[in-house]
Parts: sequence; C-alpha cells; structure tokens
Amino acid sequence: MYSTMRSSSSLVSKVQHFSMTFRQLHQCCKILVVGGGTAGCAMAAKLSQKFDKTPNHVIVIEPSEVHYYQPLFTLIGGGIKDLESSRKSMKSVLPQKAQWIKDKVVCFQPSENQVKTSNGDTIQYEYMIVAMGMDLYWDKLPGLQEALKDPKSQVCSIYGAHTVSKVFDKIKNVKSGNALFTFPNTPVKCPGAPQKIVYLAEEFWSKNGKRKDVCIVYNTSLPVIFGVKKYADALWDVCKRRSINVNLRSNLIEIRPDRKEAVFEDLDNSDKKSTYEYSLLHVTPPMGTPVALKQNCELTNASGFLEVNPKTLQHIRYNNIYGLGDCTTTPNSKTMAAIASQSKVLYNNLMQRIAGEEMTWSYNGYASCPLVTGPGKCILAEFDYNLTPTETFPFDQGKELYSMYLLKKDVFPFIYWNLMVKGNWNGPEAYRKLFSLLKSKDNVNSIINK
Ligand code: UQ1
Repeated sequence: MYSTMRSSSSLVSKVQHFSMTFRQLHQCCKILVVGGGTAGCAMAAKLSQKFDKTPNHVIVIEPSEVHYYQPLFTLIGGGIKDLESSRKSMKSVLPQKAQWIKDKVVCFQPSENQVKTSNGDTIQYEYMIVAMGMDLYWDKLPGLQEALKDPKSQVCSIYGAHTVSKVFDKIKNVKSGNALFTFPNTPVKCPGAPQKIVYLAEEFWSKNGKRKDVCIVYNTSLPVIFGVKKYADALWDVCKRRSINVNLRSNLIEIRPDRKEAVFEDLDNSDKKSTYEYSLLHVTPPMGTPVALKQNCELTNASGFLEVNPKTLQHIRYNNIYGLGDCTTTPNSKTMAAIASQSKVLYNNLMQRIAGEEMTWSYNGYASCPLVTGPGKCILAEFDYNLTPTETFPFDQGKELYSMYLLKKDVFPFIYWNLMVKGNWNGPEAYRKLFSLLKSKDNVNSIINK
C-alpha cells in the first residue's frame, strides 16, 4: 500500500540552469502515530510488536533527531546529572519495526483520514494516535528570549533542552538578592518541576553558606502549591521550614533583563502588578499544544487540546482517532507516569476497536510526581482523577525519603530506556495491587490458608 506521485519542473536562465524536483509522497498505513516523544514511542513500540509481520503497518511522524528523557531536567538544573544522560538518538528509541517519517504534521484532515506534512506529503491512516505533547511558548513572555540568549542575564529555565544545562551555573553565581521561581498561567508538563528546582537551589545555597543572603520566592499562577491535599500539606511544611516564600495566583508577565526586573500580575486582581529585582530568575515558560493541532478546531477544544474521552482516550468526534500524553484534554496531571497508564488503556481499547468489540478499558487519571525536595530527598506523590492518593508502596509516601530519591534518579531512567520506550512499562499498578495485598494481614492469611 505505497504509492508515489511525482511532478517536476525546471527553470532555465541565460547563465544558469536550475533543475528543481518536487517529490510528493502519498503513503498509507493501518496506524499512524503522530509524535515520537514518550507517548508516541511507547505506543509505536506496543503496536509494532503486535503488527510485526506486516511491514509499515505503523508509521510514526516525528521531526526531531533527538529524544530526551525530560524527567531528568530537574536534576540537570540542580547539578546532579548531565544533559548527555537524558538524551538518545530518535532512531535508537523508535521501534525498528515501525516506519519513521522524519517530518512534521502541518495539517490534520480527519474527515479524509489523512495528515499533511511540511514536505507536502500526505499520509493516510485507518487509525491515528495523536501524541504531540506540548510546545514551550518562549515567545509569549516579553523579554524572555533575549534574557535567555544573554549568558550574563541570570535568567534560566530547566524546561528547554537548550536552556537546562545553563541553570546550575546560574544558581552557583548567586551570592545574595532575590531568587525568583515561576509557574505560568497555562497547563504545564510535569507541574511539580517548577518547585523541585526551588528546593534543589535552596539546598545548594544552604550548603554553600549563602542561604541567609538570598531571599527565595516561588510565584505560582495556581491557587494551591499542589493539587492533592496530602502532598500540599507536606510541601507547605517544607517551604515553611526552609523559609521559602510562596505567592499563589502570581503570574510572570514581563522580564526586563537590562534592569534585572521581573513583573508579576495578581491573577485575582488584574490591576495589581508587582515588580521584583532579581539575582536569579528561573522561568517556567507558558506552554500549549503545537500549532498544527491547535489550529484544527474539529479535533481540539477551545484551548487547542485534543478532545478525547477521559476514560477511553478515544476522540469524541472521530472514532478512529485516539490521543494520549500532554496534548489531550484528559484532566490528569501531565506526567510520564500518567502516559505509562494511558498507554495500556489506549492500546487495549484500540485492539478491541479493531476487532470490532466494545472498548472496556478505562483510564482512572493516574499520575505520579516524584517531588524532589533536595539531593537525597523525595516525596513520591501518586493520585488519580479524584485527587485521591493511590500510593504504590506499603509506607507513607508523603514523607521525604531517600529511597524515593533513588527511584527518581536511577531506577526510573532505567525503566524508561529499557522498558517504557519498548512498550513494556504500563506503570506501577500491578505492584500497587501486590503490595496492598501483602499489606493486609487478613489477605496474607487468606492466601496462606487457601
Ligand atoms: C513511573 O512509572 C515512571 O515511568 C517510568 C516515572 O518516570 C518518570 C515516574 O516518575 C514515576 C513516579 C512512575 C510511577 C512508578 C512507581 C514505581 C511509583
């Protein structure tokens, strides 16, 4: 199922002869995966295991040559890991049995079951999985781009692959003054990360005798420090103990790098603006879905997110389209652990749909966030759509624990590269069930006595 359409034209001038060839491809596949990030890779791997006998049944469209394990970016900013350890070539992580088209979707045409790429190619599909993630809107914040370009500016961000490796040097440069950390007024991928870097920086200044001269301020657009009460209580306690000032509903709207000033608006009172001088400004940029998705209102909600059923992950208008990861409207916290759970549900529902059966799998909103509160300390938050803690381990994860820090630093990267991108990690649900079974004495007895 592969066809090529060619057209060519040539331009002749007196001095030179130009020959230009336009080559447009038209390809068909059973399942098209848009995006080669965490969600796209995991899905492509699962699907190409299933359809391994049929070449090119699964096509992945992804323009990037490089694949990052972004959960390490906080630790890179804190000087604990280096950028190299978070990066592999896209080729090495995408499944060999899937066909990779190194291009970008520029236009979705869901009524025709096809997409167009930036090369002008058309890819037709029977089923499509949209896993495009979120883009960082660096240009939406006045002053941010010029500040990040200037090596002397003391403005930094763990969010960009090109900005993260400069963060630790800027933390080290601070001797005194205001260190400001922000959380924007948009959805955010890994919403715990903007405060994890606060804790890592705080601990660094404490250990280096500078803490008393640095005023630390975390200004967040959110009305809470964390969405789940249990973990929010623990984090407020950390901030109080370590004299970290937290301002809720405070949104960064402008940076004036020449004057080292940052302007914040009060989201509950738009007339109220506050200007701070800074010796460090850590910015979490505004984020949203990629333009190609955003501009297709048949696929998205008013904010540009792919409109899927929050349980089945099937699109609400096109039943041959599914979505997972950061680009969808599912109201879970946008984390990698959420994608692990979603990938299992989506895969099984899609297989049932292809077999003409009823879809019976349901995503419960599971997400998890290892809240690193310093080198060697981590609160491992786990919760669902109801914001109810759903902890895996048989001890209280609301405490700062060294074991959870080791999971974050060493075990999760191992799981990611060796299991998740290969389609073999569906999150910790099975372990949670096992531990809860063992935790209950009655259950243990009942197993023994069977
Ligand atoms: C997880 O499954 C996962 O995927 C590899 C992560 O990667 C970044 C995580 O951070 C977390 C917390 C989970 C959940 C797993 C357990 C064992 C709680």
